[in-house]
Amino acid sequence: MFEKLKSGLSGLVNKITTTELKAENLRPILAEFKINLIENDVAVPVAERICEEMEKRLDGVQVKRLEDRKKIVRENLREILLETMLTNDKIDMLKAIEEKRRRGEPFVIVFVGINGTGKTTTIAKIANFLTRKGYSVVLACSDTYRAGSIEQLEEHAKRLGVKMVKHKYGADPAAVAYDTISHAKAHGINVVLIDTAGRIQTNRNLMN
Ligand SMILES: Nc1nc2c(ncn2[C@@H]2O[C@H](COP(=O)(O)OP(=O)(O)OP(=O)(O)O)[C@@H](O)[C@H]2O)c(=O)[nH]1
Ligand SMILES: [Mg+2]
Repeated sequence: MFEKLKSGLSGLVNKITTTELKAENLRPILAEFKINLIENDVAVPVAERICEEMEKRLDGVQVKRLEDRKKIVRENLREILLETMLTNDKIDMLKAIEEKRRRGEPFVIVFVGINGTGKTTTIAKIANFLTRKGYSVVLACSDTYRAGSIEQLEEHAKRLGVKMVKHKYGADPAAVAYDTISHAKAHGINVVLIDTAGRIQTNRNLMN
């Protein structure tokens, strides 16, 4: 899925590594890279920001050896990508769960994201993490759409020894979530993890 983007990134590193780090040399390479990003579904403002930031950071940097230059280019690109993807809105999940628990309510997390990016696997990992911390967890299979999704989550639930609430394929995902939250409230379960079908954030209907 990200193969083209990956080859674009390594291509950029290789090209820059063999040029002198001056704005006028960097600009055409970065312009080409920007097109590559946009062709691979990176939003235009994001692609622009990455390229501007690369130019700003690399322009005029003095390096002695070719190998050092490669390292500098790669490190800067890595930092810029991380800065682009991370947000400043961090939440302390355990603290939030604890607050909810004190009020006698379950903490609910809905997992949404593009198909195949690891929602279901992450749910299993988080359920494992939380049960080891002593919290009770229930899973909701609100992915009633993709073939095999119920069996997949069910297998995780079985291995983890936690309950999973499911309906049939094609059922209303919100109804599954509702039933699971009701179950958690009735049984004093601390955390509800809701699995959903993969979707693109631009698909408003599915997101809502
Ligand atoms: N290497 C690696 N693979 C992962 C990771 N998380 C998930 N996968 C794999 O990625 C594939 C998809 O993972 P899922 O958890 O099913 O992804 P999903 O977002 O629930 O997929 P959909 O429900 O189809 O939208 C599986 O083959 C997982 O084993 C991870 O952290 N690292
Ligand atoms: Mg899934």
